[in-house]
Amino acid sequence: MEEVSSELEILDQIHTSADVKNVPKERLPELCAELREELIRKVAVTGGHLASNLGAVELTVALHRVYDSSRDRIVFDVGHQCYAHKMLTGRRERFDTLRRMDGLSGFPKPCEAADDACIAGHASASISCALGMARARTLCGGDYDVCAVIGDGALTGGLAYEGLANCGESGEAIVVVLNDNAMSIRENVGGLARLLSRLRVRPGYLAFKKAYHQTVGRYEQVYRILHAVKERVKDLFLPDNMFEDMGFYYLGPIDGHDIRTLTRTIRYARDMRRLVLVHALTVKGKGYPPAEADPAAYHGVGPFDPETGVSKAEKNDFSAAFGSALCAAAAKDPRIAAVTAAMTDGTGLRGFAMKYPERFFDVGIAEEHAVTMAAGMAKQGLRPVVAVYSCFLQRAFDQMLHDVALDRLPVVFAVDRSGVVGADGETHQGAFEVGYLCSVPGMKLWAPSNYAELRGMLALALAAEDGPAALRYPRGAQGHFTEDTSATGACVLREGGDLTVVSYGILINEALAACELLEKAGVNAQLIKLNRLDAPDYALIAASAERTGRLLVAEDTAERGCVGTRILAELEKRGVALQKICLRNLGSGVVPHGSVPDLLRMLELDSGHLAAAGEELCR
Ligand SMILES: Cc1ncc(C[n+]2csc(CCOP(=O)(O)OP(=O)(O)O)c2C)c(N)n1
Repeated sequence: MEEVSSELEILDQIHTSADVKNVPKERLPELCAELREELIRKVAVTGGHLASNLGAVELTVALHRVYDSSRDRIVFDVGHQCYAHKMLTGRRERFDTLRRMDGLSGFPKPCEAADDACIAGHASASISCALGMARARTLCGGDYDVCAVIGDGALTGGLAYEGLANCGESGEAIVVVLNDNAMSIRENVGGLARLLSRLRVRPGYLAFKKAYHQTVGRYEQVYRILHAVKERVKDLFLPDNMFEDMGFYYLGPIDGHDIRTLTRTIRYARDMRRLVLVHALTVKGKGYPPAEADPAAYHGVGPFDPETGVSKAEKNDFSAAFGSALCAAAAKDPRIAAVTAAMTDGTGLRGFAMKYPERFFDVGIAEEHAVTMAAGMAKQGLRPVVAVYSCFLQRAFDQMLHDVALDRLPVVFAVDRSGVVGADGETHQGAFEVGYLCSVPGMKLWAPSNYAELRGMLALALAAEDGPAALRYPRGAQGHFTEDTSATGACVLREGGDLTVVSYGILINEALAACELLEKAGVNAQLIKLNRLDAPDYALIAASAERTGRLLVAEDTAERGCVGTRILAELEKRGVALQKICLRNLGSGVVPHGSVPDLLRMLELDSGHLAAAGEELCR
């Protein structure tokens, strides 16, 4: 591990939240500059969420000036902006391991440090979680403060409003800091974005409000009368403030890069001992010109050259293949529309959005809404394609069931980031979609192994007008297997009589390599590739398994809900007697962060381990 450089004079002295409080006030801007320098240097090597972290530096320092994260609860929404927090709480030395296997997680993780209030990774949950913590404080007689930190992007998610509404009537003292940079991953969308932009134009109001509260608030009778007058005047001259309507005391907007104002305001909010929302305006990517100029490109980055900002990663992946396949389909069918929940770039839809703006819908971080809206579109004759990451579609399971499947509506789900996603880790692994999609009545599920198959299977999914259909494909690029077998539900890729191997999707590359290794070891495996997962070709598998008596199923999905257990049940039903069985999958635990090859090795899903399993079955 690299030694911590010691030229960052102030940062070198900080190991705990308490240390941040010992930095002389006038040196805080220097501390922020050092944090930025360190963030850029480290993330340039490891990759990660750069722009969001650069924008939250002063905010994070201010939070640590006010709160003690070892006991107070600072709940970061999504959690992708927690890098400075980690650097300030004893984990700076480990930053070279960020997002690597056994290294630091890119998201808050209580098992790394008590300073991380809870696991995070999916948006819009912080307010609910903070309220739960505040309720626990009340019921258990705890003595700590609770603060949620949420971005304007995360505030487009419905869960955030459920939290806000319930907070309003809770009577709990919670500070919600709204980190408003007018950006989700890209420009924020929707009515909330408009509301926030109206609130941004009232900067003088905060100073007036604080002074007013401090002076007039002392004389209760006068306060009550003046308060009523003030509210009337405010209603006349200031834009509506949803937060106040929901029971929050609203403080802001303030400059989210002015460390002194931030610290003072958050401290003031904490000391009010009630529900307070602090509205801080920040700049995404602050302090690094390439990220400030193009914050969306630096939201999540691979390794890059810190001098020029130029990315070292190439963009040739399943998402891009999906984007161009959908554009091609849309050129032929005017009913096709694309829906995304704040993931235009991630799902490869930028080209579609530019080419067909009237048929492109970014709904914000609102997966449930995206799916139900798509149901409405399908009902009225459109062919909506919802492009979404596997882990985020988890949120919309009921919408798939209730709003789409019950009425057999032809909504297509393009499920990106299925299987092992790598560095983003446990919150982002696509471990469950095979199980949850196959349990939706009438859902057809295809698993393309390469770009050509993705194109072919997308066409099949769009042609399936009698109900929902989905494609699950991984993060990243295709492998060696580029043959297009999409016209079949399943096919045999290798003949052999010793062992039956079944696999699908990107993992077919490992399975093929494993079969080659097995051949060298004198074992001839028949490799069956599944293309349809909702209705696997059981007859093909049964015929093979009957001959070989040995079955190895390799899948990049969680054990519960995997295809392998369904195959075993079906073979049992058909009376196929197996001598030996091995089901390899993501198991029933949590898949941590790490590179995809490292994780596949750990899970024994790489070619070497699969070949060893095959040999073992044939012993
Ligand atoms: C449920 C869910 N959907 C999508 C995402 C992907 N995602 C991660 S961060 C982000 C944007 C968050 O914007 P904001 O809260 O404003 O934070 P910023 O990065 O702008 O600081 C999105 C869409 C997610 N984490 N969770």
